[in-house]
Amino acid sequence: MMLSLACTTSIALSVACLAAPRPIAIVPKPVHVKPTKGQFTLTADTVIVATADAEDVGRFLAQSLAPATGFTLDVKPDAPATARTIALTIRSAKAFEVFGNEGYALDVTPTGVKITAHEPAGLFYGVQTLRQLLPPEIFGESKVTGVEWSIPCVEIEDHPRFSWRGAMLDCARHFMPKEFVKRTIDLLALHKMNVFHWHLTDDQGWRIEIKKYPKLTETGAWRKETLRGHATEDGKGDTFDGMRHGGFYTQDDIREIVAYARDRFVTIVPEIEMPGHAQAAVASYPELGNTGAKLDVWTSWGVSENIYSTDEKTILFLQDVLGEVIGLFPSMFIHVGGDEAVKTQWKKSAAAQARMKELGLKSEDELQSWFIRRMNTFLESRGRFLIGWDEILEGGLAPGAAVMSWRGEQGGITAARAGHDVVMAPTSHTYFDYYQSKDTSREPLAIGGFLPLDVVYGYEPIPATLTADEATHVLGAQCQLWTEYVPDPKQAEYMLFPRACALAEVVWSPRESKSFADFTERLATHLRRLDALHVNHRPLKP
Ligand code: TNX
Repeated sequence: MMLSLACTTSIALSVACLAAPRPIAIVPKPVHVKPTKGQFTLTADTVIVATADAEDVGRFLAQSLAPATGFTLDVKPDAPATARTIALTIRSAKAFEVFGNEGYALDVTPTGVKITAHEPAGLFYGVQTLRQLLPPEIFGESKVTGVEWSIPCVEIEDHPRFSWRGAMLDCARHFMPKEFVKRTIDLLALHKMNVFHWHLTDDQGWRIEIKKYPKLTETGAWRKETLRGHATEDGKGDTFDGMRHGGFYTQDDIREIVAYARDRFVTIVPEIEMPGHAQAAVASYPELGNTGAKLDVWTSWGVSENIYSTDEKTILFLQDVLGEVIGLFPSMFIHVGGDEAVKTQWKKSAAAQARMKELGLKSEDELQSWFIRRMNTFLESRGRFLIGWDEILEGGLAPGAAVMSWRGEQGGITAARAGHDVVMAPTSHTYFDYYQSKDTSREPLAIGGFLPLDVVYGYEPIPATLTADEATHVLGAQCQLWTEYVPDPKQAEYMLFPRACALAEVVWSPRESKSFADFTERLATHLRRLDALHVNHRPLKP
């Protein structure tokens, strides 16, 4: 057996080297992985070499290695010839053709590690791969002793399949603390996901401070109680927990979270729901609704009839809200919801009917379409793009708007054919509020459905019926965690993992290289990483 250079230096080490080499188990699977001989060993003397444009990523690497190793690695623009280095290099000339915006090359030899990319995002993903080449204990949150921090020698070339690799978290149905939002962003970045879709408003809670409308959080962020279990058919048997629930993110919190996400190459796409899922806002300002009734923030689940009115005042209110949202979130896309807006109140409202007449519209669907266009015009005048759930297609859609296809793939197919960009988010493969097992008695209460790991893994975001040209409109896919039945971070992690690991591979790895058997083998190692991070993932074999 050939001993690597690193192994000849001490007897203790060579014993470790004679053991079977640690398998390379990267999630999501890289495009090319070529194992070579030997290993690189990380020590307190390892130096991270990063030129100016790579320095931030270098510091991120040093920080992420610090807790488990106890090393505070130097990040330097160059290093003495004798030092063993991890070199991070941005290569501009011609490199875009090789790496794209997010690709990287990673070379590990016994004497050093090199990560090369065209953009810092690519280096960042190279760093995420490097972390996964180390023993899983590297993800420990405090110092781990007795582990040799070895990295198997390998040549890796890698880049993502899709540019939108997302996860949606509903913080409206159940408020999730700021620290958990940041942890989720970290976990997404670890899986090379780059979009955090933040569902901030709904019938049951308004979670974002808006300076111009303080009652949105004084009133709208709090509900007096929450339905226990599932609703009964006629509502008569419903019981409630009698506990006030709520919370919101201040604008300072949001700035902090946005900066945190930016440092991890995650874009936060905020969602402000309209014209439906609006009861918390209407409870705060009854004049925004259709009936003038004084409402509570909703305490049940489902689809509330209390949607926004179509009055000019309401439109201007929402544009004010979006104005503040734009000031906080640099995202190119702003999500305006658009789903499940029941039109009962618009049908009954004299004002809404007059509005339809005045605009020459034939149906309430066209009225919704007009409503969404008003937001589209507003967002585009400020250099942003609108995205919404697939109902925004009904009644016509403004040309620049993008569609999130949740009721199956059809919305996405129609939108792509009409030249709109699309993010796939179908219930069938990406609804992580669904059960992970058929034996629901052994699972925490969920909304219903059945979405096991292999079905998520088997998802193909490009519908077979699209032509190659149409398919270029599919930006990618995302999972959704709606939280009606997810009361806290612990359960959110249980619902997210390991299904998010599978989704990460769907959106990152080449379609041809996918194999569920190979994925589950790598996942066994990967779950040890999540264990080190104390992620409350569902076990592979419960
Ligand atoms: C549908 S998906 C909804 C949500 C619910 C979810 C529960 C979508 C755009 N709307 O309001 O939370 O189902 O699975």
